[in-house]
Amino acid sequence: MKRLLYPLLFSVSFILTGCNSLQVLDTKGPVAKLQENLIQLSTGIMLFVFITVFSMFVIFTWKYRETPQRRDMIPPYVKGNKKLEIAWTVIPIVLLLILAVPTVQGTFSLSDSQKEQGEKMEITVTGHQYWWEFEYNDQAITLSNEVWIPVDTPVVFNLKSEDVIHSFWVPKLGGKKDLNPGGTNRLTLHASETGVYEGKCAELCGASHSLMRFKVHVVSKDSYDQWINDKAKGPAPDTAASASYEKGKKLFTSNCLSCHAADYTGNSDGPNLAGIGSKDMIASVVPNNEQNMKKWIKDPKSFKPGAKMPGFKELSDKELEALSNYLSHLE
Ligand code: HEC
Ligand SMILES: [Cu+2]
Repeated sequence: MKRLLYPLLFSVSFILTGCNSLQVLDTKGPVAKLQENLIQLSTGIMLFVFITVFSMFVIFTWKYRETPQRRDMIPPYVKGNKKLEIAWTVIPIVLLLILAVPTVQGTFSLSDSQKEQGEKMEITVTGHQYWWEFEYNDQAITLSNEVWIPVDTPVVFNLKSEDVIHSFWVPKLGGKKDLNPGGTNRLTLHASETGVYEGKCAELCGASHSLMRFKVHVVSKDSYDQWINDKAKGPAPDTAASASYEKGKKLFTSNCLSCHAADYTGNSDGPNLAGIGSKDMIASVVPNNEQNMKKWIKDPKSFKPGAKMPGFKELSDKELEALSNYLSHLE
């Protein structure tokens, strides 16, 4: 028995703690809180039914088991039992009502029907294999794989896709919603605590689906206004005009600019690289340092299978270094 028990306990605890950074039960906002309460209510009802039914199953199997004395016994014939029949009809109905009322209420309150009430901020999210694009609708700012929002403000995410179906999911802030090609879905999220929250694609969308991650930075309203002002001004003027930097800039213009913009307003086939110098991850999967950046430019698929960026194997080490140096100054 023990031989079975320990692996079982181990795998259960492993599953329960496996997604440390994506906890649906550690919510940080009213949308997610409402959903968490529903999860807990339905789990509670489920446990109640499970425990009741299985205890009765075990008790009756034991109580009416075959014994030597009872071997030839034929149990009396019982026809119907009103009390029992009413009980097992009424109890499930009551349980379903307890589950249905808050679920339907919650679903309607989370739908966008009350979007007219009050100011809401809007951000357009476009899913690409395998990265995220965020556009601030009234600011002309485009970001990739990271998004900034103010605390205590409902934010409407307009969800679109450039290629296949993706799904937008920030577990601590709320449930998921699909991004479909050819249509826009709306999802309102609301963060009540500052911090950095992890998000990911929740719809199998290709080889690097599981690497399609993003970060939501929730900041105070003041720092948010400051941040918007800084970004709206555009990238800071080049301060580090070393030879290597200039060389990198030239290489960037001739090799990369066709897919990548380097100021926040640009919008093209690849992620906007403004701000890449201050990101802690490259393509949201590997730590941002010179070593990894050179490797990424040379062979992006070694980090992200199926990535839609060509590798630049023909660039020399010096050229990769210059590019990496240039990118590290895009802050
Ligand atoms: C054909 C278009 C294309 C070209 C040309 C291209 N890239 Fe990319 N690049 C992409 C795409 C698409 C991605 C997103 C890959 C992913 O995350 O799945 C990307 C991602 C990146 C990232 C990670 C961005 C982030 O937000 O973390 C960097 C850095 C980058 N490219 C640098 C370069 C450099 C430097 C060059 C030129 C030497 C270049 N790219 C040329 C399409 C391109
Ligand atoms: Cu996806």
